[in-house]
Amino acid sequence: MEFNELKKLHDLPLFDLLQRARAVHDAHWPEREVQLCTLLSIKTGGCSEDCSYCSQSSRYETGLEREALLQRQAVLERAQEAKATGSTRFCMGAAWRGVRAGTEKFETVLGMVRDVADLGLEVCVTLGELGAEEARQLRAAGVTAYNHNLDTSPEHYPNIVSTHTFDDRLSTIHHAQNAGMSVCCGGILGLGESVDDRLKMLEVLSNFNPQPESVPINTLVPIEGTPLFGKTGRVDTFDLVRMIAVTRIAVPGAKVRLSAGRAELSQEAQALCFFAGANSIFYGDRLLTTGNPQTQADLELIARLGLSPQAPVPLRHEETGALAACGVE
Ligand code: SAM
Ligand code: DTB
Ligand code: SF4
Repeated sequence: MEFNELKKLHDLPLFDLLQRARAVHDAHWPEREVQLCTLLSIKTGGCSEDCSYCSQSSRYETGLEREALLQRQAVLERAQEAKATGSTRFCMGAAWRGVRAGTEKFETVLGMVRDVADLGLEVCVTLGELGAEEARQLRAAGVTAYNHNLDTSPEHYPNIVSTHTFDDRLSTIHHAQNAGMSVCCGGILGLGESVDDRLKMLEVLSNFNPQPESVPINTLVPIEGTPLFGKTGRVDTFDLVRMIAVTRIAVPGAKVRLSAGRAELSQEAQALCFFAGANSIFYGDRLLTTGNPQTQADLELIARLGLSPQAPVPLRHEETGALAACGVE
């Protein structure tokens, strides 16, 4: 969708916007389900990049303890636990600028992907920059979706990161899509951006062909020691709800994931986000390096709203890869 259309939607009276988003949601997602995704940081901290919100950049003193790449067996155990607690998607994140085919660490990650896919879980990875070959190998190993966020508008991006560019992000996304992988791509609210920046980001990602399979909407988790800490105010809940609603309309077939920052939201605010079109959450008491609501509280909230956790995904077919498992054509 074009910026002007997004802007018109965004600026509607809130209830008119919600009504529009609800109609789109019902047409595409009649099931009343919330997807539960578990995140695991497989390599923590020590990242060369300077993303000014991130606890894992080696440039900032955030007090985070670095951790080398986890062992394959340890990751498999965490994925088994995630499945046992009702997750249907397992997302592995690494604090890397990018990955290279043929390296030992990349081979290890491919093994992790195969293990998790064999459990019948959707597999998402977020490893930084990819080239064509890395993307091909990840897809062959069974990745459902590659997560690579745009984070903000092309104009605001250089204020947030200097070690890579917005175009670098787009290039990785193109490699992932050319290899036949779905893309999980969203952003962060609360980076000092304007509403127009948020909508410009949405304009770019809603014009991907194909559109992203999922769109994570994060709000900044302020990390002491990072440049953005204390520089931006809390994101207004109604602004978050508006962004979710516009995303639902602009990317109707995507899972819209209410992502980082959820621990700061009341149950009522989360309910409004689900009403506006969010249908996926990170589930489990940790994100990558910060906290998340307790699993029991999430299950209770979902039940109180008359929603249900997304049904477990069917086992993937070898030929079609995990794309078939998550219902993406
Ligand atoms: N290094 C890879 C990359 O940058 O794509 C993968 C890991 S990175 C931590 C994944 C995403 O987490 C970022 O793109 C950003 O959207 C989100 N994120 C990181 N720190 C955050 C924070 N403090 N608050 C909200 N979202 C954050
Ligand atoms: C996404 O959009 N959000 C997740 C996941 N994709 C990788 C990461 C959130 C990280 C929040 C801060 C932290 O825990 O370090
Ligand atoms: Fe590194 Fe990713 Fe954090 Fe940026 S967001 S510093 S690339 S881990």
